Amino acid sequence: MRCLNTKFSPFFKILRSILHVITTSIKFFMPLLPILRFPDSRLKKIATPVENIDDNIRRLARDMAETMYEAPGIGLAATQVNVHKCVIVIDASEARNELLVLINPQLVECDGVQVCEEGCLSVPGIYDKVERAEHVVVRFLDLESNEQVVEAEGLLAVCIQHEMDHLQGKVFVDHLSQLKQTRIKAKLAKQARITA
Ligand code: K1U
Ligand code: ZN
Repeated sequence: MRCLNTKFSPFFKILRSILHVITTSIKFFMPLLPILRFPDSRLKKIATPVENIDDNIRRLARDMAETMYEAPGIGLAATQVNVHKCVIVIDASEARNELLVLINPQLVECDGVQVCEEGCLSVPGIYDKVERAEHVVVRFLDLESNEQVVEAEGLLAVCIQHEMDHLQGKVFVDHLSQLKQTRIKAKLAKQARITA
């Protein structure tokens, strides 16, 4: 008896090659935005509000979301991709299928305290505890210019505050002691020398 796999294997090999070419091409054309690294001074810039939510802003949000998912991260602020506009993308869901795009976000309520270990795509390999509000209410515009309000706690609340800090030119290490900041800069400089 001839094995079905053997009989069809040339066909499947060709099919696999075609699929490989297609997925490689998709990845190649998928715009991944370069992420600024701490202590780049452009991370200190204060973002300006978006005045008109047009196709350029929609494209920026889409590219930022792709960059965040690919990194992978649970959030990304426009500041990190050197665009100084008030745009944030977040997906803190376990299934990675709850994308939030926040344009011109404003905290309207924050209360309680939580301490959470944070990381940052602009500070690779560094994690430390930061104190944040436990519960926040944030008002923002969505991609259709509709006003939205989201109430969050736990990790989502932490992520919203972390990303809103980026829009104000602040990185999570700015919440740490001067000694820790000096050590982190030295560690990142060493990493950069090794990878150069
Ligand atoms: O702003 C950023 O650089 C994104 C950052 C957001 C963040 C992480 C942790 C606490 C507060 C804010 C990251 O996403 S770092 C990567 C990360 O934490 C992560 C990546 C994949 C799955 C789960 C977490
Ligand atoms: Zn960050």
